[in-house]
Amino acid sequence: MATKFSHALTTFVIVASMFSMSMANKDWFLGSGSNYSDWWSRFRNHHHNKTQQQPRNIIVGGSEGWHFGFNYTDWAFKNGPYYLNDTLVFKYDGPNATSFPHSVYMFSNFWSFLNCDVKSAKMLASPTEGAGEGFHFVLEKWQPYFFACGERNGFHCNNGQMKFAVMPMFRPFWPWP
Ligand SMILES: [Cu+2]
Repeated sequence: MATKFSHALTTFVIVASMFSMSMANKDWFLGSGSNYSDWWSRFRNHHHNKTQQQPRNIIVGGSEGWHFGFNYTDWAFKNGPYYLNDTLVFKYDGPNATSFPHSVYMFSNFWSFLNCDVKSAKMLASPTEGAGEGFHFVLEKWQPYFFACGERNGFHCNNGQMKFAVMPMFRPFWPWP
């Protein structure tokens, strides 16, 4: 129970901090924030190339792809920030003799995400849609997105760590140095 609780707390803190970063970004975007230097010092070391203006294609899990037993919460945290119109690419093999099938589901709220309640989630991609170029999902709304694998009734989500949240931010509209 204690483990479950600390997991919940950790996940909540990560999601909350991603959300607050976006809030800060929005203030800045609207010109009403005084936190420019904070925001700047937090992110200047992350992505300071000129291609930052362009939406990114982000392969979920990087070279690991989308599979059982990889910590996607950690991956998502380290690979941020995410911006509106970035594309997440989920790559996984279709059902075959040597690997388990996977899929991509989206939860409508934090609590079903936390509990891996895949029954209430919406399927975005079936087990066959991750092959080849992978399944592409564009982060087109300014909202938190909660993703998971929906296989084995939440087992991949719960025990396989195949879940993560992202909160896309508004993209700065002038070139980065
Ligand atoms: Cu899976």
